[in-house]
Amino acid sequence: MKKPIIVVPTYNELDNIRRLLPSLLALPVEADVLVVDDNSPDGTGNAVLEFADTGRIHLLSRPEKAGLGQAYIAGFKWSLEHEEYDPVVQMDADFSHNPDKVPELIKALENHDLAIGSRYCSGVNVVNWPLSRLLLSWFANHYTKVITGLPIMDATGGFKAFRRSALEKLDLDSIRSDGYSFQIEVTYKLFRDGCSVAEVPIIFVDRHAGTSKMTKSIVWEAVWMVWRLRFPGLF
Ligand SMILES: Nc1nc2c(ncn2[C@@H]2O[C@H](COP(=O)(O)OP(=O)(O)O)[C@@H](O)[C@H]2O)c(=O)[nH]1
Ligand SMILES: [Mg+2]
Repeated sequence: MKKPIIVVPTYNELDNIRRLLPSLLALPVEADVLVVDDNSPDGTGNAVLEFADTGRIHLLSRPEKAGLGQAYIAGFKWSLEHEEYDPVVQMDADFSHNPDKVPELIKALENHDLAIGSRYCSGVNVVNWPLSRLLLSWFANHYTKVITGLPIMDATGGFKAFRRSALEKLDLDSIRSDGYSFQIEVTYKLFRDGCSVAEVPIIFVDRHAGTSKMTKSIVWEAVWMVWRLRFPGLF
């Protein structure tokens, strides 16, 4: 019997992870969880280990902060190495992604290879973001759609579920993004390779605890990445 695995990247998410892990354990889908922590100075990794006796929470500890994209790649490789896992879900640790939506994302995989939790497929469902951040995200998604041709309203979000067979198609070592453009790159490559994509409406709520790791360089990386994806020979 295959079991879902939820991959959660963390950097300084102590307060959040202590609350998130119990809510993931309580889900009806009985998933395991892999936290990919970059040696957070606030001790997030140690808090994860406190759940080890459940047998369902795993910690992949990396020596230093090396970016969201690389954390996901490490988490995906770990999940694929363990044959009991299918599907693979990814989500943030800060409750911007509602744990209760995980079963719905998994359900969408009955008919699709990839399911994306989407903030923009039925209006704009973002709560508590400053207008500047919302505009940035909204424009980033329109820009991505125009340049890459991806028929998806929310290509930058990080709440997704993959069939194992879809993830296996990805050449994880060829993925170049470090930051948020990782989300665009993965979805674009799977769509290009013929995977079907479902958008599941979600409400995204800004974090209450901890701080965002979004930086200007992460935004610029995404600005260039979409051109690289569309015209791979040019860069
Ligand atoms: N392991 C790891 N996790 C990261 C890194 N950067 C961000 N994260 C995690 O990725 C998720 C999304 O980051 P967040 O700062 O909330 O981004 P925002 O929601 O766009 O402001 C959170 O769970 C972070 O802790 C990183 O370099 N390494
Ligand atoms: Mg966040």
